Amino acid sequence: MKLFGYWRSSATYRVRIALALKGIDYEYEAVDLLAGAQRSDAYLKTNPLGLVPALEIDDGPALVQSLAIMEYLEEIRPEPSILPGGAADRAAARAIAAMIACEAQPFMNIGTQNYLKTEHGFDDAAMVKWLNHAPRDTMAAVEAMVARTAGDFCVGDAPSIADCCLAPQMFAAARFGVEIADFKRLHEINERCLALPAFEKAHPKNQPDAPA
Ligand SMILES: N[C@@H](CCC(=O)N[C@@H](CS)C(=O)NCC(=O)O)C(=O)O
Repeated sequence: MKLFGYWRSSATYRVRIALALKGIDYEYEAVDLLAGAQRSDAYLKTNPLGLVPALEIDDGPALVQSLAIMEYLEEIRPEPSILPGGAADRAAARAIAAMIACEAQPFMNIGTQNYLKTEHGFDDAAMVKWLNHAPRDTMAAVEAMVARTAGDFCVGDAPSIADCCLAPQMFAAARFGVEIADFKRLHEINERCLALPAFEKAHPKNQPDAPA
């Protein structure tokens, strides 16, 4: 397998965590988002959306969308599972993952931010205000969700697809100035995640394309 990604892309980071939790080896090809490599003709053949991550597999076209990729990994390598045992808990884990991937992160994406800067004149202050609107509200909802579902991790006592999304979201929120200090449960869970070797291996700072 080959993962196309970018060191501090939160969506790529999700997939790296899932790969590491499952102990799956892979090649890595960096797509330099700052240089616009995601929009090159070559990369658009891999992911027509021009976003990372994408996962090249042996028996078909590259997989795209981090949530779909993680579900694929779960199907081909069920153990250790990144989905909780019961149907309701699995739905909760998928819901938290979707809240982060579909409701929060798209508002923070580099493409969205660049559009707001160039087309709508957002300066740094306006951008921080924007990021503390929809993305922060969604994270507040995730904080409320985990009050109902968490043990040591977002849902129960084992890391799941929800935690694969939470740790990168906390990383991105801190990077972009989203006010997350109040989210005590999310911080506690994130600390437990970051203490696991799989999360450490997947961390942006440990990627080959991270600056020295
Ligand atoms: N829903 C997608 C989101 C992917 C995404 O937004 N990737 C960002 C990096 S985190 C990206 O490639 N941005 C490049 C751009 O906007 O041009 C997924 O979960 O895979």
